[in-house]
Amino acid sequence: MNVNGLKVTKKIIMSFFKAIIIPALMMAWTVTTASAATLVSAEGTYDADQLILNIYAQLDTPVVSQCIKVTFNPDELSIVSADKNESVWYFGDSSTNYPYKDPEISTDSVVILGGKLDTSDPTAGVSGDKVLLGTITFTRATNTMPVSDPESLFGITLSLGKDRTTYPNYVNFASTTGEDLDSTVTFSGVSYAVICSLQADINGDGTVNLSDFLIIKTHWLQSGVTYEEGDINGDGTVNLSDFLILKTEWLQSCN
Ligand SMILES: [Ca+2]
Ligand SMILES: [Ca+2]
Repeated sequence: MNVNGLKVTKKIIMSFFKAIIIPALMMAWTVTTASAATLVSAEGTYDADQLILNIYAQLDTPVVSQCIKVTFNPDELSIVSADKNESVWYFGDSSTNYPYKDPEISTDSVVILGGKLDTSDPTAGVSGDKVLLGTITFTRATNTMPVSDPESLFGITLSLGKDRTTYPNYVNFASTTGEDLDSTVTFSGVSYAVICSLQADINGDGTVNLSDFLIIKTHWLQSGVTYEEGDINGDGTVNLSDFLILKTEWLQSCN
């Protein structure tokens, strides 16, 4: 009886440990680990003509400024536009002594600087798991689709906006309490996805093939038809012009 009771007691203690203590320890570890994280990442979507890059940051500590640098392969990419996310990063009316800087664009890099000082809530700062810092749109020099190795082709890397060796007193990421967070910043690689831009992919499945051809065939020489009915070039009729676009993109795929 006593032995059984001891076993039951041990079992209850182990269950309690597994159910309560271990998750609590794990949660504490997670919170402690994540509390100072500043992770900068980017997502690029591209087609044969362009690449659109969104740069994000995980900001566990509220910050009042951020400054990142995006370096790229100038033989492949040239910049159309670079914009900070102005819905988040702005200075309020009473902060006229702080210039609202535009992105600094050069032939192979862009520096995007953003700050937030809300006059109605000056210590709030910016925080969040995935805060958009800015968006860069590039045109591509070579029209290769799809790209098997976008990482090396585009050559995009992320780093602190101002090099702390050259600018030792410059703080790229500053907390609402004035703390220098630059040493906490880590950078992930850029993830890429293809924007499907095949004109003749009428049914939108990512490939130009027999299914698309059959749509054209069904509506051949009809007028007053839509794109979904095979009017690829949008002139209102399904005819040879549409077929020739299909022929050009035949068996091409976005995936
Ligand atoms: Ca298709
Ligand atoms: Ca047409």
